[in-house]
Amino acid sequence: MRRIVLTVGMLLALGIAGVVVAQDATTPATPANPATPAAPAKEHVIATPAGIKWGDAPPAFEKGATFTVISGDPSQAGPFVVRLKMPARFKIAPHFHPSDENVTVISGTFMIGMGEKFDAATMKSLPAGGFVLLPAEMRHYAMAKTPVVVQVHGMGPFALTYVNSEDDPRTRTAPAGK
Ligand SMILES: [Cu+2]
Repeated sequence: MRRIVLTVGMLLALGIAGVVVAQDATTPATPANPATPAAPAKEHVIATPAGIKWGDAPPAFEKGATFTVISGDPSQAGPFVVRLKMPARFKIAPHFHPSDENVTVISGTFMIGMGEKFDAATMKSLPAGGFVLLPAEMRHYAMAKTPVVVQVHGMGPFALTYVNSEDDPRTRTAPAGK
């Protein structure tokens, strides 16, 4: 674990060094202000509610939800911000993630429960402005009490693994006589 952390740190250091070298090469005449740290290599991201383009949610989710990536790429290493819009009564069966999941409720009322069994009676209600941190590997489940938009941020690569494989729309076979 420690070795992985050091390796990532070294890569980041190399990347930053590369940016500094590149800037020095392209802007030699600009006087450097020693009090100003090197500018981050990333571009800024501004999202306005009207400018967000919603698309189908990833196949890990049941049909009916829409999804947008605000910044980053949850499939790649590094920070990401995404939003998920769900109709009322939309459910996410017990599952877990490889890294921490930070959920902020943007609108509506979201319900979240801990553990491996869906139990509506023990779920907590989170109104707009509510937040929950689900640590890596912690089993949890969720439901939209009303139409809901949540924002999820964390460190990629992110993934969703269902506790029970029959809850996974990606691998579920066609319903037999249901
Ligand atoms: Cu989750």
